[in-house]
Amino acid sequence: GMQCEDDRTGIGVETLKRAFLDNLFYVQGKFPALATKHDYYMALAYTVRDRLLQRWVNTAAIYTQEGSRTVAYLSAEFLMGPHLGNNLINLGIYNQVQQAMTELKLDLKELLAKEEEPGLGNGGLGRLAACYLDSLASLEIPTLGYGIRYEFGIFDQIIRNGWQVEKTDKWLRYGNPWEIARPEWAVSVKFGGRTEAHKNAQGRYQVRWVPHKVVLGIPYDTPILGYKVNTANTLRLWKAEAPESFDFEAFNRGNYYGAVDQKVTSENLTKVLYPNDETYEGKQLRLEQQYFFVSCALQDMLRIMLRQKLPLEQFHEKFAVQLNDTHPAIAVAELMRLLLDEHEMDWEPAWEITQKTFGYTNHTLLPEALEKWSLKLFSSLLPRHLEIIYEINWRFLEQVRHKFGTDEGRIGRLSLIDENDGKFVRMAHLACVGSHRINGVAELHSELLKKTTLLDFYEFFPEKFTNVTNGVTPRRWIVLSNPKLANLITSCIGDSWIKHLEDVQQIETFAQDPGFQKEWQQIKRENKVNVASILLDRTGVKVDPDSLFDIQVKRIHQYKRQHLNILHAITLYNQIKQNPNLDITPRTLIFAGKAAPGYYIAKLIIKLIDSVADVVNKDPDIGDRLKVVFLPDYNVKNSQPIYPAADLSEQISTAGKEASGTGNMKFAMNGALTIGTLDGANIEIRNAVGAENFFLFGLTTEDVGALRLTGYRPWEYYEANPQLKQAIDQIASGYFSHGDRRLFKPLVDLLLDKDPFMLMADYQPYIDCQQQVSQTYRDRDRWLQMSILNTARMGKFSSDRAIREYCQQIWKVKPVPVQLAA
Ligand code: 26Y
Repeated sequence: GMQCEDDRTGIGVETLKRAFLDNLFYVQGKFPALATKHDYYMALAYTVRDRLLQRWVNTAAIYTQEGSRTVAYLSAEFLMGPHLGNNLINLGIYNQVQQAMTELKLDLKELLAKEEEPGLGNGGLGRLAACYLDSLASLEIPTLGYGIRYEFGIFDQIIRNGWQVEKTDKWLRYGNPWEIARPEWAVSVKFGGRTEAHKNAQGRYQVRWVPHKVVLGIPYDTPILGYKVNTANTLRLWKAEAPESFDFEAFNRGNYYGAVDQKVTSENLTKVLYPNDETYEGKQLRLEQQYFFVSCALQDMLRIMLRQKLPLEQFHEKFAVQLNDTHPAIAVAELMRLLLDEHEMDWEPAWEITQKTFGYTNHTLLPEALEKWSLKLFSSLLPRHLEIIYEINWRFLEQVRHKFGTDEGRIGRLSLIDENDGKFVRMAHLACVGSHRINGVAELHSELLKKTTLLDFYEFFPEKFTNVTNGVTPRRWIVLSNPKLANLITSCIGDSWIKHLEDVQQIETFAQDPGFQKEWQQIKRENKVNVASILLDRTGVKVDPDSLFDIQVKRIHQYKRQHLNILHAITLYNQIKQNPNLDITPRTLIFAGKAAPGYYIAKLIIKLIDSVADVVNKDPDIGDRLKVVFLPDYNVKNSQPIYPAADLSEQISTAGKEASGTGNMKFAMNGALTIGTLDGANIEIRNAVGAENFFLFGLTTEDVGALRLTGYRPWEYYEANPQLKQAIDQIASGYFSHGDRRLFKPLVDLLLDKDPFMLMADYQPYIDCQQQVSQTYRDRDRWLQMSILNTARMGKFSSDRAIREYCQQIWKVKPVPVQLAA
């Protein structure tokens, strides 16, 4: 019977209830009458953690015993989202736990809402790392995720008077039940100072680094459970602390405050995530963060090798290390330093090991996102690494000369040191020479890398270049976010699709089945009703669940063109005003996303969205035909109800600018149709779902390049197009800003003068395409069929497929199944 189940591992409803009440008592120190919702959340989190621990310890035991080849995913960001719901899904105990809570008169949904998400990332790149950890565990691949345990993650966004205001994200305030500190595996990381030569025991000259300061790295481990497998991998995040051994009081004798100050300074290192994405700033603390976590990670891998008694010559056989963009690229020089200086290896074998160890994923072509560090900063912080980089560069450029002769232009373009305007270390170049594979994140992006940003590297090492199109995990993005849709699919075709998303194709046979269509429509409507109530609750705006939900959620950026979407909103508004009886398809435009705190134009775009919303939503002539809403504080938790409620997904970046996009995938999987440009993974999504099931508009990457070359004159589009002119004139004249003409002037001037992202050229094609969308939406059967076919054909965009490709093309790793000890 159930009463025989162990309280820490059993999954029967009675056992779960008993274990939950036990944790409430012994972990939270509460009995039900005094317990808060948060106490209940904690008790449930510990109950679930107990069930993870059995798998986690077994997984570690098997990896140690087998000495398994392991993926080390190095990322400055991991945007994990709430753990509880995902762990319930992956453990396969969601329903039992829901029943257990109901029987205890608690609501699981309310408890899930209590979790503060670890927002340790900005957007796409950090969330991709999280989806990849889920797939790696689900595919039973031995993996360590290495990153930074920021005390404050991405800021919380509030909207005050239409402007973004940033609030500190205190995610650790009430404790984190998912992590375990491992102070016994702390490592020291050096900074600054100088290098000197010394003779080793064999009389050979070695370099010694005499640092200016030392910081301790403390690992905090979180289990990452795969879907319905016993594999529980580890996300290991590092926190900086002052080393006990360093006697600050002696150092600062008689100055107690000075001594404490030194400790505070060390701990500042991992205080806060930099909230910029895609715009690099040469901040010393950021370089310190990058080097800190990379050094911790590599030292940790060396410790694991020594514990398993593996010779360091096998480093690249034991570990496949992936660099998530250039943020961890200093790893190339750090591994060389560890092998050369700390383990006294010769240059040639150390370099061979290094190149075989690393793979580099590029996530952007935007020049402003490419990291480069001034030699002044770099040499003051990492003097030994600069020496090593010079040596790598010297040897590399020799090979370039050997292959291409003395072509000084080419050599200057390939050099690891940029000497064009001041001197800088180019991190993408370090990553390219130090890796055996370089990949982009969608087919177009990988092609453009070879043709533009990394052209010279492609000509030198063509064999290194490959593509792995991004993917997202169907566990979080369908099963957890859209349970009703998941149940409908499973009731028709079984549940194999959750692990093998290609199987979801089987629902195609139901695309025209009226009964299935009806259920599909009902689920979408219920999901829209849910979002309508969230919008009312958070913004006070009432929206009609029967209107077309047209959604753009992502970081705010000029290249993503939220302002093009707003030009469409203004155009619809004007059309209704001009013809008050106009029979248009009612729409609700939903926006959400954070702007980097220092990105003025992005913040002004938020203000514009809010200002247009204010005018549109209050105008009695408009009624229910058009609503515009900005939902504040977009994050993983807030996004989960959004994708399932969308009719239309806005993926409207200027062609050639969005490396891949991953929100585009989450929407289409949940049955939204896409309006999009030929950019990033949109192209592959369109190929998969069929051109007839995708709303395409706008310039191609080639068109964009050609138009730039022949001279782009945005004001000509404005002057020639009365609708466009009216919309721009309204923004400029204060129509949306209570007569204030100055407010949006910077944005208007940018659009009419340079328009770097070509909104003016894409405006009319976008408006025409939106007209097609409105027409199609009126044909409910046709729309439903298109919606079903979108979900059915998204199999390729599971992160499981992406991870299988990384395993085959880049990492050469195989699954290591985990059995639970009987
Ligand atoms: C250098 C620093 C300021 C920086 C910090 C964060 C630079 C870039 C980033 C983040 C970039 C990012 O999120 N890129 C996105 O990666 C996704 C996953 O590959 C892509 O889908 C998306 O197109 C790309 O913009």
